[in-house]
Amino acid sequence: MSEPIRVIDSHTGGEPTRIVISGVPELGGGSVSDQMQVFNEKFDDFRSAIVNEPRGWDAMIGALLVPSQHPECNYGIIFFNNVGSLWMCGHGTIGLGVTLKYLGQTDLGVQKVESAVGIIEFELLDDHTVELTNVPSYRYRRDVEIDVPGYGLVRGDIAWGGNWFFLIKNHDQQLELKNIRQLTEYCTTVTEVLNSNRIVGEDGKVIDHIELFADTENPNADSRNFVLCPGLQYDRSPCGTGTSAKVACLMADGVIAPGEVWRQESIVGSVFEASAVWNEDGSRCIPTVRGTAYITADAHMIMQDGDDLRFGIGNPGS
Ligand code: PYC
Repeated sequence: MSEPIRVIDSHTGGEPTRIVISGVPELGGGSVSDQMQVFNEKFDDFRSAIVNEPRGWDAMIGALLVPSQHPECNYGIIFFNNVGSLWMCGHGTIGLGVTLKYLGQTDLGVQKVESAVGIIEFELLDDHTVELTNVPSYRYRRDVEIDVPGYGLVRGDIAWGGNWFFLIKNHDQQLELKNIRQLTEYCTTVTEVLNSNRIVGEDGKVIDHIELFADTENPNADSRNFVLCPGLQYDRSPCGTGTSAKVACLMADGVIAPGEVWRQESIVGSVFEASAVWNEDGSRCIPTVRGTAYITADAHMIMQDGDDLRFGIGNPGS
């Protein structure tokens, strides 16, 4: 049996995060992006063991704290989900802030952390509220038209918020929890059309998050969303990187001014407050996303010899 692996679980607006506290694999140093590549190539069984059934479930997002060589960062972070690693994760960063508080690291101030796609900052504002300053975000293409089988012509914006998003305002879907199956099918079909037409982000990366918007009756929110993530699970939170992509589009359209707050509600009713400012040359905006998280478990993962499913169901290493 391997050494037990301590994890702290939290949820940010309903979306779970599992931060690995002990037993983090040795990834050989270098940038977080380099370490993520080693993680992908050599430790996929570890990823699957942490987030997939029987210890986790498909919506679980895992995170590893790793060394950083960046002069301004004390550490780096690698996020992962049920099918692979993630470039960035906003709700997970909010979960990290609350996890560090739970572990007794109370006087943190502003923390700078190296992610696989750049430096992020976060600050714990009270026991459960965290403000994240995300990587520079922007809209790459506006009103991209695609023909989606069974649904017809669909238009969306392609934007970067730490992950690539296809953001759709005009659609015939009802953003209600009871419609999760239909919403998942719709977004999955959109993903397939983007992939088969090789419609990708500016850097050639796959657009692996689809985000739908609708009006909301919640007086504390400006809009409701539904976000489908790469492992075909929907984000229970408003999605930190998705909200960053959204405010980048709103800034580009002049719908919000620098510093003006946009309140994004998720499909389960949780809300992130976001705003943005332009960078020096006005080509990118720097989003700030504020949300709350709560601890749900402090546990040890155990992998016993002889357990054929110790690396998770569906993992080739098991
Ligand atoms: O909050 O950025 C986010 C996120 C990405 C995938 C799930 N949550």
